[in-house]
Amino acid sequence: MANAAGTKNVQQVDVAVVGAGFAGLYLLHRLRKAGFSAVALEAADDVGGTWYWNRYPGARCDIETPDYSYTFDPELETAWKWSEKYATQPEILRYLGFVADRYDLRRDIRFGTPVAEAKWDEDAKRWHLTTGNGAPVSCRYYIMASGCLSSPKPPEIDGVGDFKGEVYFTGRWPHEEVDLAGKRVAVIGTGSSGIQAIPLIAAAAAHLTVFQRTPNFALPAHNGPAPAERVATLEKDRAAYREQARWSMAGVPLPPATAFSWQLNDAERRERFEAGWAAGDLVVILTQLWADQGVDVDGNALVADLIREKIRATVKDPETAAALSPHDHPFGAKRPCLDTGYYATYNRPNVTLVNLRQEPITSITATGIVTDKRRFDVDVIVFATGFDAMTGAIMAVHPITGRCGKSLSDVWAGGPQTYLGLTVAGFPNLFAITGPGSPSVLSNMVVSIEQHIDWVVDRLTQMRNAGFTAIEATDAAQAAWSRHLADCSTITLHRLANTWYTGANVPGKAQGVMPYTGGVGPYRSICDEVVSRGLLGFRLTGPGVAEQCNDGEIVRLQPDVRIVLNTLAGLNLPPLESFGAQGARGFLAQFNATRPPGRPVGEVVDGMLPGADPGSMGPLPYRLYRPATPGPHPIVVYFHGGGWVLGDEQSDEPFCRDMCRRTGMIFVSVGYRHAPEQRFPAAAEDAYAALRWVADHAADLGGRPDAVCVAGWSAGGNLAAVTCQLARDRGGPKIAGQLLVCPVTDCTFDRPSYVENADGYFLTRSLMYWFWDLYCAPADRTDPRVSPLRGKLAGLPPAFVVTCEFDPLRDEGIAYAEAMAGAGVPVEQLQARGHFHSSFTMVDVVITGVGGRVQMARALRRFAGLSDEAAAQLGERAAQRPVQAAAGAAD
Ligand code: N01
Repeated sequence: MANAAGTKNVQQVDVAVVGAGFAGLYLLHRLRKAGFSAVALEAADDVGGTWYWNRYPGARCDIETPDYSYTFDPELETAWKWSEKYATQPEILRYLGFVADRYDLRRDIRFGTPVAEAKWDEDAKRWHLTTGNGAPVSCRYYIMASGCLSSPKPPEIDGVGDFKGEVYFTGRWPHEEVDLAGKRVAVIGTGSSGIQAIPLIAAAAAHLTVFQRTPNFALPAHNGPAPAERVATLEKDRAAYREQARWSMAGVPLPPATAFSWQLNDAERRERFEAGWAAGDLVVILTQLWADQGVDVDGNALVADLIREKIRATVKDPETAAALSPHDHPFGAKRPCLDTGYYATYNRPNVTLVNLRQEPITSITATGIVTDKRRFDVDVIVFATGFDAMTGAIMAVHPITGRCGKSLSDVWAGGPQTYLGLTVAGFPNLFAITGPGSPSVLSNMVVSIEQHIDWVVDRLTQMRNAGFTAIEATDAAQAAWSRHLADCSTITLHRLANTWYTGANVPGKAQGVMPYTGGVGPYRSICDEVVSRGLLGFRLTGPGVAEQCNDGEIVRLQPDVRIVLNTLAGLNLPPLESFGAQGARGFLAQFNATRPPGRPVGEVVDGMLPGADPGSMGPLPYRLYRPATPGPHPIVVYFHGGGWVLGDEQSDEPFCRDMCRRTGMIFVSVGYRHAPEQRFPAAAEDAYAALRWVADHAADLGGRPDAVCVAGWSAGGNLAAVTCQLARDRGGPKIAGQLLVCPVTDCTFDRPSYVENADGYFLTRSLMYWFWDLYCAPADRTDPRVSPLRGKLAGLPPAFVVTCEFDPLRDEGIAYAEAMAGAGVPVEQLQARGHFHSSFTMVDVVITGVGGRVQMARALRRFAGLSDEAAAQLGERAAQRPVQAAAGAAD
């Protein structure tokens, strides 16, 4: 061992790495190339990591092998040829051995050397590692490349130790051959490991009894030679293929599906599903059927139904088929499996399925397994019971003590806290590769591993060049990352299932979605942004250099808002106002043509109504959205947004459809005259005239005259607010309630939100100036018909006011809500964190807006006297389900 003065028998290195799997090997290679001395400490006696330990029959990867490979060296890519679409465990292990030899990595790996303890020495700014074998290690940086699924979970079953037969764990399968011939075998667990192993165990054993607690979705792998089409695409332009994977959502170069389930009929959906099923590719079936399959319970249920149909078609015994059919989680929320003959295995005469939901295991005895109904004598028990995932291999394996004696186990007792999934505040110079809070297990692991390692090694190099010796995440950056993770988790359905992703599989473990659900590409861009913003959220120190700390939150926007705004920024569009009014209308029409059209409602009817001045302008158009439930329904008169200049009765169609479905109320989106052709107060007077007309004709429209509400977004919110004041002052009609979404309420432009959000959030300050100039002469601006904040506020209908954090109009909306409340009007507010002006109207694009719309719908129902119970009877499943989790996105 390299000895330094006074540190006898201590191995001194720049970097110590735990693990010699995919991550550990690449780390060693990168560190060496960057000129760092490094050692990898590996408990096993060879390389391979997860592929070293998981040798159970049938173990294979389930990302197609052309994608499940290192990409850092084009020569390596061509030097290795995979033999199958999904390589077996032995082949993957050979590949990792090949990589270790090719880059001469073994010389820096200490095999058979688990780390027993890790302690940060604040004075020396180094980590001290005690090992289970050989010299301790002193290192500047300590990097956990220990995998997400490497710490097997003990089976929590009474009497496990009493069994006298053979016991195997899929995650610790013996190296020598296991002979199951003629034996009665039990398998406990039906996750990916169990599902891969069961068909082969069934073929080898005399009898197999599978003990299933929760059925899982499994899809046929259709394994075979490496897929010619994918290999051809890869070989045609390797660099482009890899780059696309790096910026994709899952780390596999497939563009997301764009068609929504409700845009496809049954036959079209079935056709897509059958193609996905035939592809034998998890990423295809998880992402390519329709755009809402992974984010919406209804879109997801359509896939789940089709898979259950396949199970019934394969498994001959209907009771067994029913037991194998998952109903407790959305498809994809729990890790689905790729199988080879899994369901058909239950047609074999030597296979029995025991449904533990009907007869739980009570104990394991010397001779077998006992449920509360029966006993099963067996010769072999295979535990396919999974792992203490994501955190297990970091904190449950050895004590890690950071700055001021802080223990990682204590810090993470309530769930893992990280910055970027890479670092932990209080634990300087400690990194986790694919740690909790990074995309890791929700991605192609190899792509994520390479991204993490490149980022970390580049930072170590950057620090060395600048003379820094310690790096640590700040508390504020870490807390903000946790908030961002929670925001991300509202987009997908992972939060709706009890899984190892959420810690639910380990009794007593803190619960919460652990991996980053925002996608590989967005995550990469965030990591890059941390660097471009001067290592935002990190404190760097070193001898003789000034401390550097750019504290702050890397993502304050909701994750999907960030993507929308980045996409818009990438388009580099000229300001909307530079098009002129006609040009801007044309642009908006084009923009709207590309958006998702909105979900079906009972009926959509176009009609005309007289405006305030039918003589000069003729009637105004309206579009009515009727729920699919029996009427009469309460009515909402809706005013579209567009700065009094743009838009029409169809331009907020997705929002109106969505709200019609969620409220069970008729929405009538009314047209009104626009500036600059018709200036103030034309729009306000038309809005009031439309309200009168709708109220007078409520019964003819199929609505309830006693329950008419108004709603509007942006300038439409302004018109809704103004209409309430006019109706109060001009003798009606009675308005049951007002929903104001990001309303314009005043002509003052110096509130903080106008300054903070002047630029960069689509609705800019200069665009607002332009709208005002076109609509209203300066002398008229304080008129309450355009600045309702300046009007009398007592006696207005109850209000629900929505404002968005990154909107110039935020503060005037809040001011209006507060002023109304001060005047005795019942007011509720939703101040939507991380949202921008268009968040709630970009239905199906800004998924995190759903929680806000659920709250808006509830408010409207309350205004109209509809109970929540009545809402539930409407069957608005989509409105109900995401509430609990999504509400946080909009609080
Ligand atoms: O583990 P799991 P796994 N009594 O946690 C059951 C990756 N992987 O090793 O769902 C009875 O998924 C448990 O039941 P329940 C992949 O990411 C990849 O199979 O908790 N049953 C469940 O059925 C995968 O997701 C590949 O009710 C008990 C099973 O055991 C991850 O590793 C191959 C029990 C555990 O399933 C983990 O998969 C293999 C008890 N006390 C794994 N405790 C590839 O193909 C647990 N169970 C790349």
